Amino acid sequence: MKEDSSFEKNKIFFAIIIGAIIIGLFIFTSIIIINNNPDSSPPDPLNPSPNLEPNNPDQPDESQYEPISNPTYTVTKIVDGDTITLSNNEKIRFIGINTEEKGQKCYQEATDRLAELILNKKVRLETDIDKVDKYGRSLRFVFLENENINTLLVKEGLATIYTVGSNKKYLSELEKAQREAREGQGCIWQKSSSCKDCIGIAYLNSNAEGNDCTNPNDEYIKFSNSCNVECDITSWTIKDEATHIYTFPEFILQSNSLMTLKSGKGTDTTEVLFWDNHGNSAQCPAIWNNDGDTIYLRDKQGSLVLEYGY
Ligand SMILES: [Ca+2]
Ligand SMILES: [Ca+2]
Ligand SMILES: [Ca+2]
Repeated sequence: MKEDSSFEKNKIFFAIIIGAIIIGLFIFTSIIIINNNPDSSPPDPLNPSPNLEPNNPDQPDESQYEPISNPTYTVTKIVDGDTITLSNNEKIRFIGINTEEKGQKCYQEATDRLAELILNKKVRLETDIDKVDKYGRSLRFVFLENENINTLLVKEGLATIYTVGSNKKYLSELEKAQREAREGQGCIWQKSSSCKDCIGIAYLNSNAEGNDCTNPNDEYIKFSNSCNVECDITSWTIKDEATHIYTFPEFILQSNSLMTLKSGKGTDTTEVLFWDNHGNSAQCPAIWNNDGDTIYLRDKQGSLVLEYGY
């Protein structure tokens, strides 16, 4: 009897334990279900739940916009003719174009015109393949409503085409704009009156033997003066598509003669001048891109003597 009574007690004890486990599991499962129900949880601002409402035809469908490449921002600062700052502090370098550097003709004109066009206005941005330049600036096409401002600056003769890497999205549009600007002699394309018809490029070696960075004196341009008068080219400048600029020292290019400008270091003579690009810095001194570039030669007023693309 005693054994039976003890057995009964154990049975009741086990039944209570199992019951408690079942009730505990039920409560635990209920909590999990409640927490996973989106309707019963408060909205998470960092991880909003998807909008399950049917599409409202009156509201724009945001999926048609590219959130990274196509936002609208206010222009808060004009840095120069091809660089601006936006209201989100992002620095934008216009893609596909280059404006003149400080001190060069048309630098101020481009900067002022850009301010007139877009300062304190909302602009739309478009990317190309390469989205950031080596200085960390965002590379963008800038649109004011439907006007491509990059193209407009080229069209008005305030910028030249400058393609870097794979960014060639609006290249044919830019080329058309540049042809128009050149014909209309917009700012950058105003022609020099001094020796313009005398100076030419007799020879260009853009690809030096071996590595151009270590052999820059084999990268050179031979200029010719085909007139019977001498040309004073003192303070004239030569520039590539990028921002490499060389200012000629006091120099007379004699009538019917040649002069060579080498990219490396050396001592100037009456026939050979040395660009000495980047001086003693570790940067590559080569100027003339092996895969194509443009030579702009300007007189000391900044007017164009010759332009040679290859
Ligand atoms: Ca080479
Ligand atoms: Ca080269
Ligand atoms: Ca170059």
